[in-house]
Amino acid sequence: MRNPNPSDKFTFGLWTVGWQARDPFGDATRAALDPVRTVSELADRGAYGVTFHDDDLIPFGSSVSERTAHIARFKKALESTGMKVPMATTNLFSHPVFKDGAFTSNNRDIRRYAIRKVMTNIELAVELGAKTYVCWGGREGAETDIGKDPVVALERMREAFNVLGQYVIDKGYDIKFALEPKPNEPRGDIFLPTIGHALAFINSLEHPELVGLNPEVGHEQMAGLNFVHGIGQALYHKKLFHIDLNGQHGPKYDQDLVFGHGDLKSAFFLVDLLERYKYDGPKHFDYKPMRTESDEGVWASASANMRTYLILQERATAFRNDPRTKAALEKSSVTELLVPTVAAGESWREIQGESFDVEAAGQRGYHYEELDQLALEYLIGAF
Ligand SMILES: [Mn+2]
Repeated sequence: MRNPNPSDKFTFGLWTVGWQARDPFGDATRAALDPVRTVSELADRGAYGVTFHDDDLIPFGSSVSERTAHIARFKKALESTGMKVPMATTNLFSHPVFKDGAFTSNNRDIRRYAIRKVMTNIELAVELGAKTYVCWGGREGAETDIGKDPVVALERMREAFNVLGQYVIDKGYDIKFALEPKPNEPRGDIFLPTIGHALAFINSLEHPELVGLNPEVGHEQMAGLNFVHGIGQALYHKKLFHIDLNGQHGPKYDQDLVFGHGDLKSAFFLVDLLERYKYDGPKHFDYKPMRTESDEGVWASASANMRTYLILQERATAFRNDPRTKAALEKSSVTELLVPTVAAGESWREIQGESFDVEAAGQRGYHYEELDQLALEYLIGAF
């Protein structure tokens, strides 16, 4: 396996390696990381860039002069390493003001404050060259269905994205929004819980072309959904603006493991899909180094994400190029799915009049067992 390099477009959130491992049951096990150090450590390991929430870079409550100083130090680190900032996002979940949500808080003044907080950070995101603005609505939800009208809440959500869309249009900013679905955690239930819900919502907006998705592996898997299928649908609708790669062991709390350190087989087919459909956006790792790790383990985990992706990429390419795979795909009729059901010039008439041996067709076998085992043997390095 070759080493990661910036052309791979691997990116990390400042909050990922910078997670101090505070959880609901325990205190921090690691010291805070200086964003300047994070930029240089990740650059040394072959990453392309970093991403941030406003509060990761500029602690909440900083004065204007403190804010300027934080930004200046960060910019210097980017310049000296060549690291990019392709994405930024807003923290609309940590401060107690957001405990009932941001864009969907029952309180109007809080909703307006949240939109203002996003606009302030979009200016910085644009200044740093970001082309994608992620919106994860972690507090946009409820613990009780009587606490919030889910129909009205979606209308408030829609207003927020319409206002923000108009803001970037009026300012002439070259940036698009990417919604990040999640079913629950920290709220009992979160609005726009899956890729499908978010796609439908986007179609209701005044400027749907400005809004796409940032799906996260673990978030869909927490809901028991097939992430590869979710990404397939996002690609189909041309809404895969960004992606959060990590690992998850099925429906349980949001584990945020290293990419591939959860459902490895799904990770293999995900990389295969992203590469075949030439996804060329950042491959963003949104994970947490295990709470057990000291500083050394943090950087080992950062490299592990990139190594896993590159190994899976190499394995998937070898799998696809093997003549046995090509023959097995043919035998399983996978290639026949490419043939349109209705040929050019045909209509329902030709389909209606057709004769067909339904019993004989019912006897067919699809040989997926052979095909699946072939893929698995590539994945585990048997070839
Ligand atoms: Mn997560």
